[in-house]
Amino acid sequence: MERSLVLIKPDAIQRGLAGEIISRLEKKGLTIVAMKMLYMDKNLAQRHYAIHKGKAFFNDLVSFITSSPVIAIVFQGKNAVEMIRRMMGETDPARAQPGSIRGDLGIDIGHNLIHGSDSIENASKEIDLFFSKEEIFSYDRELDRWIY
Ligand code: DAT
Ligand code: MG
Repeated sequence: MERSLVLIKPDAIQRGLAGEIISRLEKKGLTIVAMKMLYMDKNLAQRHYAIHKGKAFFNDLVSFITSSPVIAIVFQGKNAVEMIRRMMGETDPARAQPGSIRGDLGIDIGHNLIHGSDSIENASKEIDLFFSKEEIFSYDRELDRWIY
């Protein structure tokens, strides 16, 4: 069973799209096992996006993600990492497939509504940045008996 870190980014909350985005992932059968609203400080933002350090957009990315609260969620499910990436769509909303979250709702590459871990390994690191072990829930859903 995989876990992935999702961030509902500041633009999604500003635009009133948090519920819509969470709902799409939840309706697909993914289980919410942790969730919190927080301000990402500069330190957390730089650690979370460490791989992009030095790129032209890095400073704008850090200022944007720290500009207003985000909602951090751990979703769990079969192939959760890849499933969420496909449901998000490509990074640039202008290129993202219709039907995807960014394809349907995204406006701009720098304001693309949602973060989702890009590998199982990064998911584990990212989850550790945002959540303690005690904040991640383990519970049974009847549904999971026939999905998995
Ligand atoms: P993703 O969020 O699809 O994993 P990424 O990891 O390549 O994309 O980049 C992280 C974020 O940085 C992305 O969601 C938006 C921003 N970003 C990426 N490429 C950009 C660019 N060319 N111009 C502006 N912002 C960019
Ligand atoms: Mg990424």
